[in-house]
Amino acid sequence: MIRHFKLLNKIFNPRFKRSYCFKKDEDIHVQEFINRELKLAKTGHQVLVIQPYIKWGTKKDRLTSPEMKLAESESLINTLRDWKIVDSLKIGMTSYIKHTFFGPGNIDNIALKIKQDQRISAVFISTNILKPIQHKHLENYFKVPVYDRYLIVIQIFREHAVTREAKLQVALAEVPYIWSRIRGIQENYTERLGSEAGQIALSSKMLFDDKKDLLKEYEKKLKKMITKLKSHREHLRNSRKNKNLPVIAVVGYTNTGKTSLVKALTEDLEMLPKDCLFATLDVTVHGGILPSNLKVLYIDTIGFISDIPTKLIEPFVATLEDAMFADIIIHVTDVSHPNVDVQKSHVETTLKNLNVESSLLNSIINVGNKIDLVGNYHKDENCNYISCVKGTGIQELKIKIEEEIIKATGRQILKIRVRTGQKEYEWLRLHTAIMQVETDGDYSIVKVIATKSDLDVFKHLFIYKKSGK
Ligand SMILES: Nc1nc2c(ncn2[C@@H]2O[C@H](COP(=O)(O)OP(=O)(O)OP(=O)(O)O)[C@@H](O)[C@H]2O)c(=O)[nH]1
Ligand SMILES: [Mg+2]
Repeated sequence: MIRHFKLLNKIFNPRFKRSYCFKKDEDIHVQEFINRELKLAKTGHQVLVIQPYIKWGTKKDRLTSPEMKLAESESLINTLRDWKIVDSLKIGMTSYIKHTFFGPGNIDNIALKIKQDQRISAVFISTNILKPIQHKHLENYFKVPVYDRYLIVIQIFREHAVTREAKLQVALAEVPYIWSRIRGIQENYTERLGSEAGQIALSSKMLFDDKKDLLKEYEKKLKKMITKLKSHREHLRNSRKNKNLPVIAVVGYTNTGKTSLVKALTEDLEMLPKDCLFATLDVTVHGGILPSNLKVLYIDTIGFISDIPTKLIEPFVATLEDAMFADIIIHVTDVSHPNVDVQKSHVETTLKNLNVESSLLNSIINVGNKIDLVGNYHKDENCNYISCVKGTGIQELKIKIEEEIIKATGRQILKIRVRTGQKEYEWLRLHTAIMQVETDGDYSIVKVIATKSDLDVFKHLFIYKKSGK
C-alpha cells in the first residue's frame, strides 16, 4: 500500500502533466492500468461504426431514427483526432441484454467484415455502455478493441480537457467505468472458483484486490482535489454575486453554438467555437453589456449528449452548478439539426433532473440558432431565432435578455433627478446602468436600471444623510 501512496502522490504532484510518467521499476502503473482499462489509443483508429437500435416494442426509440443516431455516432468519431471511419452499419435488435450483445448471425457477419477489411482496427458499438461480459465476448469474437459510447466520449473529453479542473473531472469520470470492469471480471473469476482454474482464479483475484485498493485511493484523492476546486468555484461564484452583476448561463446540446452565442453577445474575439462535439469542457465566464448599458456575465457551459449514463459524467454535471445559480438560463438549439426536438427535450429533462430551481426553469430563454443554414423552419413563438455566424437576431435577443434579467432580479427602471456633475451623478454612473440622461437646467434627469439594494444605498447616502434622517 505504501508504494501505492507514493505513486499517487506523484500523480497528483502539480508538476506532473497529463501524460504522467513513472519510474521504470514501478511494478504497478496506475495510469497504465487506467489507460489499458479505458483502451486509450496512443494513435488513432480506423473504425467500423455499428449503430444498434431496437426494432420494435416498448423499448423502441420513437423520437429519433437509426439514421440520425448513426449520424451522431459518426460525429463522435470524427471529433477524435486521427480517428477515421472505415465503414458504418445499422443493426436492428430486439434487446441489448444478451451476454454476447448481438445474436450469433450478426456476430458472424461483423466478424467476417472485420476479417475481410484489413483497414478496420477497432469497432465502435454506439450503445450507452456495454456490460463487462458483453465487452469481453465481443473482443474475443472480433479480435480488435471494442468501444462503447462512454469510452468514446471519455477519449474526446481527454483530448479537449484544458484546465486542471477539467482534467481532474475527466479522471474522476473514468473511475466508475473501471470499477464496473473490475467488478465484472472479478465476478467472472469467482464463478470459476472450485473448478480446475480455481488456483489461477485465486491468484488473479489477489491481483484484483490490489487494483481495487489502488483505485480506491486514486478515487479518494481525486475527490479531495475536486472538492477543493469546488470550493474555489464557490468562492468565484460568491465574488461574482458580490459584484452584483446579473449572471446568464448558456446551456444546450453539444455543437449547437453556445460558445458562438457567448462570443456574439460579448463580441469577445478570443473565443473560438469549433465544429466538433464537446469543444467546451470548462465552464468559463465572460462579461457583456446589454442595450441599456446593463453589465452582465455570461457563463459558457459543457454541452449535453444523450445515451451517456449520467452517473458516469457526474463530475461534469457538477460544473453545471454554475448554471443552477444563474439569474437566467439561455437554452440554445440548432434548428438546422434534423434531431433538434429530441436534443431539446434531452436538455430539458437533464436540467429538471439536476434540480434546477423551477423559477429558473420557467424563465428559460429559448434560442434557435443557425437559421442561416435552413430556408424554412417551424417557428415557435416562445423561441428567439438567431444566427451567430451572420449576427441575425442578436440585438433583439439582447433586448429580450435585458427584459428577463430585470424581471428575474427585481431590478427597477426609474428616473432620478440629480445635480449635474455632482457626487450623486457619479455614484449612479458607477453603481447602476444609465439608460438615458436629459438635462434640466443645473440638473440631470437620469434614467437608470438599479437593484433594490442599489437604491437603498443611494437613498442612504444622498437623501437620508442630507435630510439628517
Ligand atoms: N452556419 C452556422 N454555423 C454556426 C452558427 N453558430 C455556430 N455555428 C458553428 O457550429 C459549430 C459549433 O459551435 P460552438 O459555438 O463551438 O458550439 P457549442 O455548443 O459551444 O459546442 P460544444 O462546446 O462542443 O458543446 C462551429 O463550427 C460554429 O462555427 C450559426 O449561426 N450558423
Ligand atoms: Mg462550446
